[in-house]
Amino acid sequence: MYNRRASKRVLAIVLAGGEGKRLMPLTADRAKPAVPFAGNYRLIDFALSNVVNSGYLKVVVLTQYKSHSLDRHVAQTWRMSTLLGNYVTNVPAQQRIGKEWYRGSADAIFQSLNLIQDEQPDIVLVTGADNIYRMDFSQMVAQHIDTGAGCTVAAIRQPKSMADQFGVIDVQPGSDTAIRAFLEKPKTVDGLPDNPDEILASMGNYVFDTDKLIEALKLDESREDTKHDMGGDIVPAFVDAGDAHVYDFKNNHVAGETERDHGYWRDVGTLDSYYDAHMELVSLDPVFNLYNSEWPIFTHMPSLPPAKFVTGMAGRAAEVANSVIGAGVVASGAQVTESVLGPEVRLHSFSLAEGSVLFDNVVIGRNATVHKAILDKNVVVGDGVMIGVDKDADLERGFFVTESGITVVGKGVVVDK
Ligand code: ADQ
Repeated sequence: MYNRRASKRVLAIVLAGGEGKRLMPLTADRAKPAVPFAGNYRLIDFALSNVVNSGYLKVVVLTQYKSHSLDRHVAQTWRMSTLLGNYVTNVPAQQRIGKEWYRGSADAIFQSLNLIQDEQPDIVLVTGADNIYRMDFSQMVAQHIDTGAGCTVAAIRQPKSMADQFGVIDVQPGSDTAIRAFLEKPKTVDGLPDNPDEILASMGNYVFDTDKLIEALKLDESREDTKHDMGGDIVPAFVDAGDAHVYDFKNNHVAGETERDHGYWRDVGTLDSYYDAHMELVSLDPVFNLYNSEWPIFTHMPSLPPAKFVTGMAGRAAEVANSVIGAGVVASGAQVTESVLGPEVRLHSFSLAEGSVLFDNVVIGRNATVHKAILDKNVVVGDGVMIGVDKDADLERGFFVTESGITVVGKGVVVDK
């Protein structure tokens, strides 16, 4: 039988130009999608792995803000054979059309229309690049084709208290999927009829009919009253035209998932939510299963030796519990609990890392303590230094301390007593 789903050509566009102001200082000199996650990965690896595992192998990554480390990571990780016409390609803002850089996520796609026109897809899948989740986009595309919508928006329930961080979706009464209203980051909003404490939030992933997307982008460019934003302007335009449907993420199933990690999705746009997602990983029974090899999260792995734990000074054994440890780590007579250690971290005798996230090459000196902290790449903590123990002292030293009391130290800082 003719399979109208399989015959569709799909181009994936990954929006990776976000500045990530709320993740400062981790985004001081890298784009948000390039922020490391879980030791080995960068945030963008989750979106790109989902796209590729869904079977979509023509992928455009739109970058802009401080994109050097992002471009390098994407080029190193996502080199694909071009034999079958497949690619993952980085497209930095290049002022193709006028003198402006990307003025918003919709303008980023508008300025890259030549790529869509070259590929001539039937369908364009647009995803963000800064969420932690597994998702089979082919199931969302299948629903998009079945409903005949011009635009389909992926959605998940979130607490109503977070409504001002999301696009909030109101579904037409009597319909399972038709969207009646879409409010981008509203200050006030009603909860869902069956649970007033929850809202239906856009995940920032969209499926479009190509012709309709191009038409909407062109119309948006011609308007004055627009921020050229996918969530703020393009999706609402489809909703106003009665042409937008919702795809409920709870209907999505990926290979190898368990009942427990089904439906896991985290927005890690703030330092606190970023930290919490790491602590979820090191908990005894994590919801998100990094070890699902049927739906792998791909990344760039440098050639490094395995992690090593050795006895340090005065016969002190290294002790590591409930932690995720990257390659090339050496812990000598140190104690590590509930922490995530990136590649090549070094811990010396009698040092302690607890409830912390250490990026690549961090060095923790003898007798030093790091507690509830995020240390960016190449931070050096001198012998006997305490970080995260006295939050006022941390602030005095110029570190960031978040609302919930997480200390964050920027890239390359050397902390001496
Ligand atoms: P936000 O994530 O706050 O909300 P935005 O900052 O536009 O929206 O980021 C969306 C994606 O676009 C990110 O991956 C970002 O890196 C990228 N991006 C932003 N500006 C860009 C530009 N100029 N060029 C290229 N890429 C750019 C969005 C939606 C909400 C939804 C949340 C879910 O707008 O409706 O609820 O995602 O997290």
